[in-house]
Amino acid sequence: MQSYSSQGKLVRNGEKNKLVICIEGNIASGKTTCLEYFSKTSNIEVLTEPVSKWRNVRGHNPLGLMYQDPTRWGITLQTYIQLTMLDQHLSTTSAPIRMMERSIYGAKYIFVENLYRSGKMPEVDFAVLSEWFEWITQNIAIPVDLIVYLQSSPQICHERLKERCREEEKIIPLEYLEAIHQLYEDWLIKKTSFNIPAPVLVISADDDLQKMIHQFEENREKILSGRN
Ligand code: DCP
Repeated sequence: MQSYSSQGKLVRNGEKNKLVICIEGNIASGKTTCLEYFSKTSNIEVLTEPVSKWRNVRGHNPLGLMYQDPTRWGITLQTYIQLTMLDQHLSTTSAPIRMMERSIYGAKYIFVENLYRSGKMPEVDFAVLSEWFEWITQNIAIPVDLIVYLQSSPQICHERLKERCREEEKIIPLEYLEAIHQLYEDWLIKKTSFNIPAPVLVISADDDLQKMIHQFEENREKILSGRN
């Protein structure tokens, strides 16, 4: 069932009392490892990022196209990402806790912003995407209770990217990861850029897999209670 909140935003009633945790961080910062770790916990629904959709929408690959020609295809990919993120935020769950990879906020404040600031997204494309984003966030309640920021160095992410060899990402230079890192730091650490929709828990994410899992174990109670 749907209704309107006191701010006049559309809300899904059944979702009101659920805890929503978003995992944010650079490309290859270990978000998937984090989600896999928590997916083994009962009472949590884990929603992984729909990268497979971004690589195949009705036979097209907007992720690959964006890396080949960001000026032409950036808006195509980011419009679709905004839709798929909104779909995830609004999907109903039976579990009391929902954990998501990234959020509609990170998509706009980090990736769209980066395309625009680096001169790769035309101003008109940025304006249209921004209008869409503002309409969505002003009219639809998108509650987030905790942001877990996997803070990693761009160099380490670059090494991991090279190892995992995702076809579309082979051309990503270190500078791209540095720019994404800087935007994340300004947003979630320095708090100098955009509105932060929830408290932030920072986890250092440069370590190897075993140590990362240990960190998730150590922060488990905090994360599951939605505290930073
Ligand atoms: N991407 C993008 N714009 C967004 C979100 C993601 O261009 N708004 C791109 C960056 C990557 C791909 O989509 O090339 C997948 O992104 P993620 O970093 O979110 O997913 P990973 O699988 O790399 O995360 P991790 O390795 O941390 O699990």
